[in-house]
Amino acid sequence: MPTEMECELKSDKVPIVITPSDERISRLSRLFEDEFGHNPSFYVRVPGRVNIIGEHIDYCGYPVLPMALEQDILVAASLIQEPAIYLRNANSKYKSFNTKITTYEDIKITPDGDGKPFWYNYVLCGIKGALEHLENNTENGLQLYIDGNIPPASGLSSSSALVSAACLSFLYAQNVSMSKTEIASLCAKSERYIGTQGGGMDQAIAFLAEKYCAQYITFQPLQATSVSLPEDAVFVVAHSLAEANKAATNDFNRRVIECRLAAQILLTLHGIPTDKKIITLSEAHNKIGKSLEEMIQLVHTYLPKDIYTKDEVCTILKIGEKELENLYLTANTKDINEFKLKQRALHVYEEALRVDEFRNICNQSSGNGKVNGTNGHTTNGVVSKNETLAILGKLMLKSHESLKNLYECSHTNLDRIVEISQKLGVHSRLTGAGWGGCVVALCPKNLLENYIDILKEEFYDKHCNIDKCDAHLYVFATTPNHGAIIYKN
Ligand code: ADP
Ligand code: NG1
Repeated sequence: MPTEMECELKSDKVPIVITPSDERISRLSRLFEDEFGHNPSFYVRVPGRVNIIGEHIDYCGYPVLPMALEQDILVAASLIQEPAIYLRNANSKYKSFNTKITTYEDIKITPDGDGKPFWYNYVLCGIKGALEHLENNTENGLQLYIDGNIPPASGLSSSSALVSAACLSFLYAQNVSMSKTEIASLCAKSERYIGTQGGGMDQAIAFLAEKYCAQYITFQPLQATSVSLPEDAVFVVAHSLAEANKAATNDFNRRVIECRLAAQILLTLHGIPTDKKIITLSEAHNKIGKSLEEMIQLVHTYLPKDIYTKDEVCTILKIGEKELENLYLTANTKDINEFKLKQRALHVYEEALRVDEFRNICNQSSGNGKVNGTNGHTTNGVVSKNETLAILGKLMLKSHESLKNLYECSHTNLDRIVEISQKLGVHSRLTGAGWGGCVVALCPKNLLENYIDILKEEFYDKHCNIDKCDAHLYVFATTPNHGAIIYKN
């Protein structure tokens, strides 16, 4: 007989289970009680994620392959009969914050002095999205105490876990029931209030993750299919020690709008009328009706130049500068005058191919699906275990090279970890948005101990002056975890 927990985890709703006895939850409960004078009425736990392959393509409409981590945002919460949010954090670097909430329109998300969002703005994004969903139909508020252990600004989705935990807490407290896909889509929309135009991968895996498997996530409609990962390998996450807050610069949105412009130009030059609405590279691909390989050729044909000026883009699209800005650019990209369209579109189409190949190989090696025997890596449709890891590793490495050279979102520390890994026979790539953050490495099980040991020595000790004994905080093996959960009393 499956346990209550197992049944709940399989349901299409966010699982609600009895609060387990757990030291971290007890500590958070005590903090909550000391602050608010009563016990929390429920807890919400939302995991971080590591994306195995498929980087910077979710917002172009292409599938990605992430898995949830053990690290999470844990929230203790109670509904209050007052339209206000009382927000506390177990980490004293995140200062307390209280605010009235009247309507979602009144919740303003503003950056701090450095142009970085205040931490509580991520919570407000979640509350704003939930209030919008409720059409402002509530007089209630929340007391929230947060305890997070996902390394922040590191490409492991700490921000999405925080936004999602806040949104889920608010809705659960008001007895709103939604499916996992509905709430994931709502949280993706909510997080865009921070200013970055993410594609929804992080919120999708936060809710749809399953233990022991990665998920192949497709968008429109949002769907997740389990992918079994090779049993003889482990995914290792290694922090580059460079943090990059995505909402503090326009690097992320710049890539988003370069992809939008590339899609618009591909369609226009292919003679397909556009109604000037934003289209993604995958929508352009669908409308043109060619294969991904043919789309790569079309990019070379229609977007041959390394740099396109704003004027050139306007001329090709037959629109004025103001119209271009209003139609396709975001508030923080309006002043950009030069765009790299060929490079970004090539990365996206090639990465989309790599995701499909990666998934096919995983499915084949677990005996779980059809083989795409056209990739030249298979013999009679059968791939040996060693070959499997070699092919998957190469795909990860190619992904990293493309992110470094075509997408220009790597960092010297990330490149160094990838190089050290490669010398040890371990293939890796940057994961998440990049410009810092983490590397994910596909490490054969028999190399694991040695690999982590050498990274501690070569990267953390020699390169970053971190004592080998403390380096376990930055490099760790992962296993896929389940998605968001609610603990009731
Ligand atoms: P990530 O790749 O981790 O999602 P982002 O740059 O998008 O990185 O968001 C990181 C921001 O999220 C942090 O600067 C902080 O404001 C917020 N954040 C992350 N973890 C926590 C936490 N435990 N408590 C409060 N805020 C957090
Ligand atoms: P991280 O690294 O967690 O900020 C961001 C986007 C994802 C995706 C990746 C790149 C958000 C919330 N997340 O993730 O949607 O585009 O970059 O693959 O914007």
